[in-house]
Amino acid sequence: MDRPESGEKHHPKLPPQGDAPGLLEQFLPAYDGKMVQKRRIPRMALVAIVLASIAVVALVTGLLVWHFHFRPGKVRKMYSGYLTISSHTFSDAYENYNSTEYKELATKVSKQLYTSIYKQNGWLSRYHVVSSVQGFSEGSDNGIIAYYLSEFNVRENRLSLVEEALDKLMVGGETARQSRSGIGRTTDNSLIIVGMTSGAVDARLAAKNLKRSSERLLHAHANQTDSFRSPGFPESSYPSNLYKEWQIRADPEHRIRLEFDVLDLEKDCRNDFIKVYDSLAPTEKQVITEKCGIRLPGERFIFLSSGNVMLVTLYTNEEKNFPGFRAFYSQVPGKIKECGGELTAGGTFTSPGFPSHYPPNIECVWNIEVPQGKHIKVKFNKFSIHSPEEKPLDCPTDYLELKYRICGEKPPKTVYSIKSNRATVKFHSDMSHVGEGFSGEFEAFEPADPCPGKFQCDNDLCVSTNLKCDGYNDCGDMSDERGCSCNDTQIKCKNGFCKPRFWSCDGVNDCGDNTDEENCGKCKASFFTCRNGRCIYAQKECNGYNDCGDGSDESQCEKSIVVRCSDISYKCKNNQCISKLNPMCDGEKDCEDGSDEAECKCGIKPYKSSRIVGGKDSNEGEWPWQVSLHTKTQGHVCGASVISNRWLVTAAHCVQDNEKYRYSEPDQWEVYLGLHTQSETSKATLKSVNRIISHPRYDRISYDNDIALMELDSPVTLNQNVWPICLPEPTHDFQTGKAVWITGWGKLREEIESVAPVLQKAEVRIINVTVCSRLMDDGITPRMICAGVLSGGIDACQGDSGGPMSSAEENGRMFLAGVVSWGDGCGRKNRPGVYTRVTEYRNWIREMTGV
Ligand code: 4AZ
Repeated sequence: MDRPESGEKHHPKLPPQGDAPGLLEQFLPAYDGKMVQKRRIPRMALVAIVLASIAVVALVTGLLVWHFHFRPGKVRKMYSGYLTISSHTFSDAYENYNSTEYKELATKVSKQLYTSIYKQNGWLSRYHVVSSVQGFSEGSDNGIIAYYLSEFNVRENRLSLVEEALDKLMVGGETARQSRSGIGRTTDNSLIIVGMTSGAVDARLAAKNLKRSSERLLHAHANQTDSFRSPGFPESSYPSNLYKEWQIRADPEHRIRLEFDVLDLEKDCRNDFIKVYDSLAPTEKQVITEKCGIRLPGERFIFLSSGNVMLVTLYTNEEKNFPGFRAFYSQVPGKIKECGGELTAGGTFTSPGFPSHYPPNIECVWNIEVPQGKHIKVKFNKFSIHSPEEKPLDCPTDYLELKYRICGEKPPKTVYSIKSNRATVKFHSDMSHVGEGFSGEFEAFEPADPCPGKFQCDNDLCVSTNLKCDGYNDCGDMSDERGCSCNDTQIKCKNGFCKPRFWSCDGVNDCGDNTDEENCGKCKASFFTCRNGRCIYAQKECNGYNDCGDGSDESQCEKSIVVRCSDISYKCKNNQCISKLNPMCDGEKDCEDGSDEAECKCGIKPYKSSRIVGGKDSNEGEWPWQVSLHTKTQGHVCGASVISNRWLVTAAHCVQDNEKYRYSEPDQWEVYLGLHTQSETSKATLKSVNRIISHPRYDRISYDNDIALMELDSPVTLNQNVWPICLPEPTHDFQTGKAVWITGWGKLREEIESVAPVLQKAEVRIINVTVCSRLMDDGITPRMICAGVLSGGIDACQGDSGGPMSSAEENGRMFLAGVVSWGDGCGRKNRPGVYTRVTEYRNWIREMTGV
């Protein structure tokens, strides 16, 4: 509603009333019958009247036109924050918004906010529409904190002034507010307000009805973890155009710990998102975090509040709804033990609450002291401290202060040296936006010999001397690879680095300056090299035509356009072909008939539980498609992957008979689904096998076509620990260098016999086929895909066979890129693991199983 504003009213000038000199006298009938003489109007005056009337009409018309067309429009603005009230004592009744106490105090607070704060500032009261209380919590010294929301309706041209005035309501911190007029003053019945914050509400939320809903009031309890979830989760997607909030409280002197184990929202944060606040009101000044998209394996979404309240909000727009989230909350003591102290002998120190994100509003100080004469070296294995994008250099918000302030993201093994035997380390976080924090270790070193027996990198890291000039960036800053003279097995890059010779022409720019990818029979600059070796003009890539003849110029386009079908274009159910790379289940409808997004109940973890086990052990429920195949006599033998409630994919070599065992017979097998620890099979779902279909062209010499299907004797119920992985279409491209996950209970080292008790996970990278073939003595067929870490140490091993190589695609969904097949030993340098390339078998799997 457009309300009239005092002081801005416009009174159009009206012609003077009553007698005016020069008017003609007229005689009007009088009650006593006497005739009054009428005066005649002179001509000049008549002209003047007409002119004046025209001017008035023009003026009024002008004003109306200005009013409706040019006058600045009004903007609805929401502000929010809290008031600290010292004149009342907190009681449980103030948590229940139906209680009389709550209602009375809420009315008083809203009134006094207007009269004592906005009205004192003449400006603000003029634009104020309404204020309401969102909740109360106990303040320090028994007082009460009232969380409020105020609505303003401001002319666009006054917006910045009003915003400035509202933002200033907090300047100087809470206590400085006491001296402001209307605050800290006690009149007869009024509240004593000793502190106040005020900040804008996210404009997207402000457009919604921000009313608190009763069933969303949660209270954390001692030694207990409770949960809440987005509407419909996990059975259905969340609704469109939603705003929901959950207020969480804890006992005094406690913080709230919040952990999202599932988060699967639209990936564009402008459309759907959650926000967590360090308050009961949605003020931007106290946002702890904003999240959208999907939580990837290994990502920790654990947050701590600074006090005993927290607010979680969910916003969704009109389009595209996703499964949503589930979160666990509990209370933890307010005092965090990792916050500061005296450190001497050497050891570790972490940000408060680590591995949770650190809480807002905290300051910790550590004093490090090592023996006299020695210096201090601090190495961070994790470093992620929130810094505003535009000002990462001066770290104005959150920082760790060593010699100077540091913030932002640092790679693992970042080292700082301090030239003294004493150091004070300070960690500071402000009232909003938190990071994952840091985990550091410190040690004393001899200044004359900082890396005894090792090579000292420019960044002060010490690495083994035989890692110098080996072609790998072991220091992290390349300093171990500079100034090297290359040996026979290496090529010399133009920039001076030496790289393994077999890395040349593998499609990856290993030198950094492309030397290793030059002269590889590729097309000249400004041409596109087709997969079939043809050269086409670069402009022809992604133009909708199959210029290469094999479709490769249309297979990796960012946007989907309908193209002529080829072996590498994605085919929709309606037989249309589209050009986009890997469009299936990427969260965007690319096919006109929507078939690319129709069958996507796969590849995400629907309900994973929250327990985290250290090292490389997986979390429970982290890989719900992972299966353990036991035989009745040997226990765990192979892995497999769930692809539907009836079918598993495994390796053909797992189901081949030998002299001793009849592995090809279904009754030999026991299938454990949802298993985490081998000794806890009773917790898993046990199934028998009805049918085994080994690939008809499996070759036991070359391991070509090493894939098999197993049908369960009865459907398994899909649940938090049992869930299918997505199968990639034949055109799906897992690019060289992509990081993928391998999982299994296989041997932890080549030379030991026993299998791993807890499901293991490891991250490896896809390796170029030509490179892999060279490394593996030409044993790689087009139906195999290699992955590993060429420096060795990370790999699949015996017992992992048949299990998944899982690849997180665009929107975080997991696809079965490979099946663990073979290798030369385990974890050897330059001997990657070999996997069955699942894209080659997509149609066969569909034919055999209907999946
Ligand atoms: C095996 O024996 C096996 N390093 C599986 C994978 C690898 C090696 C051996 C890969 O089942």
